[in-house]
Amino acid sequence: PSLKYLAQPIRLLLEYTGTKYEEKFYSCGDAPNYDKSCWFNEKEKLGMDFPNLPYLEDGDTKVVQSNAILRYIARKHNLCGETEEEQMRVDILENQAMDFRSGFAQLCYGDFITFVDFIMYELLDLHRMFHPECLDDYRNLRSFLDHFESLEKMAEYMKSGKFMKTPVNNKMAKWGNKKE
Ligand SMILES: N[C@@H](CCC(=O)N[C@@H](CS)C(=O)NCC(=O)O)C(=O)O
Repeated sequence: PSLKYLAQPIRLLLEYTGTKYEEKFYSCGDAPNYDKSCWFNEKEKLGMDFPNLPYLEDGDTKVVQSNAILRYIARKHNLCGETEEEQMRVDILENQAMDFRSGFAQLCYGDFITFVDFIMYELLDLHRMFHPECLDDYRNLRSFLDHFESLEKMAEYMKSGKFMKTPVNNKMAKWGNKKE
């Protein structure tokens, strides 16, 4: 399938400026290898200095870097700001927006777990054992617990004989003091 990502602001600008264009999509294969050969087989043959996706071909002109592509189109339609002040503000926003986008991409593609997740998982799981309905109104917390339990290493450990579900507390505790 095609996806929006970096090319979408370019599509929007092309549409807004009434520019005719043809799209070419490169789709990677499915998990786990996400085969990218359809792009890599062509990448070095496109005759570009820094081949990348997205790219724009306009006659013999080939442009890469999404912001350079946007600027290329915007210049033709006087959409880069007019005064020195406007252009400077446009440049700042262009780069600020890229930082904003990078943060979002990290969020979407990132795979992060820190030691506090281990503390929170254990603590929330104890509350769930104490009062099974306590997370019913908190979908985000339930999905956090599900996600944690589905991590390969955690799932394996929890299935194994090594995993200790109970007792939670010491013998003198009022709750959680028994091996079940
Ligand atoms: N700074 C570049 C980033 C381009 C980029 O990272 N493209 C990704 C797709 S979103 C890619 O797969 N490029 C192909 C490659 O690196 O060969 C831009 O804004 O266009």
